[in-house]
Amino acid sequence: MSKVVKYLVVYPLLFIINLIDSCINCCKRRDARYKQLPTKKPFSKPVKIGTDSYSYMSCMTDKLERITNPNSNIYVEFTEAARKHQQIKTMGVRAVLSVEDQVQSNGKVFKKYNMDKEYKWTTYQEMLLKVDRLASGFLQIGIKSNDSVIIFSETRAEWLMSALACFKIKAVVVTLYATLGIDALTYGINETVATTIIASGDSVSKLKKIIDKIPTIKNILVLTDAFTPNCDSLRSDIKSMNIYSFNELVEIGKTSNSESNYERPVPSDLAIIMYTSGSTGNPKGVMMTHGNILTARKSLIKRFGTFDKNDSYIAYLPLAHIFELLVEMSFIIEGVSIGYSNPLTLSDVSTAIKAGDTGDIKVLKPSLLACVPTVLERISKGVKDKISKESDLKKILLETAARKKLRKVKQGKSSVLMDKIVFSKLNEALFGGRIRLIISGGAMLNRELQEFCQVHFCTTVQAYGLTETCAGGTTQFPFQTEVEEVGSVIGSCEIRLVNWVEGNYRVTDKPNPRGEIWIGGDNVTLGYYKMPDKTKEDYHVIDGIRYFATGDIGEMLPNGSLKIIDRKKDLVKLQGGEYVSLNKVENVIKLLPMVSNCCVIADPKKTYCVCLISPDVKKVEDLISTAHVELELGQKVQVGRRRSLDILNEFIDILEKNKNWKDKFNKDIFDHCKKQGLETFEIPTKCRFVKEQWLPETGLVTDSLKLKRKEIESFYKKEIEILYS
Ligand SMILES: *[C@@H]1O[C@H](CO)[C@@H](O)[C@H](O)[C@H]1NC(C)=O
Ligand SMILES: *[C@@H]1O[C@H](CO)[C@@H](O)[C@H](O)[C@H]1NC(C)=O
Ligand SMILES: *[C@@H]1O[C@H](CO)[C@@H](O)[C@H](O)[C@H]1NC(C)=O
Ligand SMILES: *[C@@H]1O[C@H](CO)[C@@H](O)[C@H](O)[C@H]1NC(C)=O
Ligand SMILES: CC(=O)N[C@H]1CO[C@H](CO)[C@@H](O)[C@@H]1O
Repeated sequence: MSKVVKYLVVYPLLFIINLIDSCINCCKRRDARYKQLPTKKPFSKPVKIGTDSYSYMSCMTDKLERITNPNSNIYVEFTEAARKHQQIKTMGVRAVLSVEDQVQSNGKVFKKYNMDKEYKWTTYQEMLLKVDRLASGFLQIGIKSNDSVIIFSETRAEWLMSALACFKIKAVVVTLYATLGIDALTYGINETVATTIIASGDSVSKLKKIIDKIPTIKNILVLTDAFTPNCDSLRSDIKSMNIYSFNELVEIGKTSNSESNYERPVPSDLAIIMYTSGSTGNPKGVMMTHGNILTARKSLIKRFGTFDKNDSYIAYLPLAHIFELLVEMSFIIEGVSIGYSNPLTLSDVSTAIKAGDTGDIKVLKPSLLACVPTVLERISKGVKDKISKESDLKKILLETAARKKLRKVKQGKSSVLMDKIVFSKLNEALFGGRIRLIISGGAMLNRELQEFCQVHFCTTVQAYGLTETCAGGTTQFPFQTEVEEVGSVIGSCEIRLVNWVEGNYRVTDKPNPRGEIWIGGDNVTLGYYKMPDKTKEDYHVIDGIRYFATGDIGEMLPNGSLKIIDRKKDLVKLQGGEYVSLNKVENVIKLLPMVSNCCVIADPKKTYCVCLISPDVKKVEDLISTAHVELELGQKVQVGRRRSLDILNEFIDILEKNKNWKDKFNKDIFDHCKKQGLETFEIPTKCRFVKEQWLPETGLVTDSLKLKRKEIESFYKKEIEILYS
């Protein structure tokens, strides 16, 4: 029956839809939004060709884009936008009306929110007024130009308003994201000698624990919420500091105006110190100027075509990351309205949303979405699960339609009718039905995921940039559908590929130039706060252009798209955005007696790492001869008088085949690493013994027994694939 339907109904139907789409494409002109985008490849052009480096720039410009107005700053650009858009809605918030506890069947208690039915909006004019009052409030409580103000809060509307108020009076915003931990917060406050901290109700509880260690702090500005509706209890808990709620400070700012007591920032003035995790120990504060942010945002926004007042953006990624900060700054200046959300209430199935209630995204119905790959992974997994539960017929329909659409996507063509008939319901169920552009950043997006999003959701592009370059780097254009590449150079940047001889990457490589990626331009930040040596190591000025050496290895494709192919430093960023320092993890695993050497492999397209272990033959032999092992492995390994290596090889084979043993092996390593203080994401999920001893003559290690990672990875390609399967 289903076969008959398949051949007589589904296939012919999709065939016809596809055919109609092809006809539509024939007479369709380019999307008007993309009118200003280039059409001819290559999208990056070579500008300087040397023997040890090649430089590339955007094909959209002849010289690096810069901020030319010497009096420009972020606040001034915002006021210009506010004047232009006046009554247009800018920031939307969906209020939490009340909170209730819901006991799950397993005894766990989840907090569930009763949410407002809709978003409440602030217009540009109202927002500007609030920012101005806040700035005046800041001045009145004693904040001066050059002072540091810490923002320690999840993403919300008050975050951006507070930052803009700081920018107005040339106070420096210091950002620290919550996952950096409480020690990092103490460190950041101490290092920047901050006097004021802006924290959400939730983060204030963390602050209480370190109150004795942060003597420089005089003021706490509390962003109240449903859990902390006012500051009364805080005031009685913390007597040594002045505590204000956001609204109280706006109120203070209303009463009097101290307009003249502050300096106006210029492009070269420091705007933000953004802390990111360091490879070891303390976090590093990246210093960004007003000019950095303005140049980067201007070049970046141009890459995605034009926006209109129907566009809206849903904000939920942490603003303490450059990616979200820059995207929001760009949209707010562009007149795109921003609806605030957070991971707890984003979708219908988010933890704080009650069964049957609607998540933020479907209330807002955004047209623009910024994502990190893990979020996309989660969404697409949900969709795949749903599809797998559908009837056979529907499954066949969806899968065949997806195949046909992917072919069109690859040709850069649209599938208007197919979308309408097959995919629009999905779009509606997930995003409210208006989504048109997903920008993915923060980590590399793998092929399957990007293709899945392009087919089932909408245009999905990758962007590549770092905190140190103020998110500047490369992006794909919305009409580009290639996968596994990060697009072409943005207008304010120059990308320089530099030979890395030890890694065997050279700009003279065939077929394409390869090398370490250096990003240069006005958007390259000033360096690391109070770390002149580290700054000197990673930042370089050549011919008046400032570069940041990223440590990423890139290959420039003939059509001007950059592809990231390797990583120079031993620091790898996993799909979830966490950094794993390979060396650090290896040093911990090497403490185990059975380990003679080991190599942690962290594929940036995956969420976890794995590890290859070259065993200590003697110790393994001892292990095998213990009674405990013999019971399990029984007669299989006869220690007797055989050569150690043979025993070892047989042992490894048996270990590989025995799931219980393998699990125990992995668990022992996990427990050991945990005890040594590694974070869960740093610990290899799967480990495996290899049969070889890693000696210099094998070519797998250097003469000083340092790992040659590339060689190891290619030698054990098969084993690594198995570990990651
Ligand atoms: C802020 O710093 C600049 C440059 O270091 C200095 O010229 C200025 O006087 C400082 N302003 C205040 C209010 O300390
Ligand atoms: C703060 O920094 C100073 C040096 O600048 C250091 O001596 C002190 O121990 C630090 N305090 C804390 C609590 O980290
Ligand atoms: C905005 O959307 C409305 C209704 O969908 C449409 O009529 C209007 O043309 C759109 N405006 C712009 C500027 O695209
Ligand atoms: C660039 O070229 C590579 C190989 O030459 C190709 O796979 C890719 O699709 C091209 N990308 C663009 C943007 O044309
Ligand atoms: C806007 C901005 O910060 N521009 C800086 C870019 O870098 C050059 C030197 O590398 C500085 O002189 C500019 O001030």
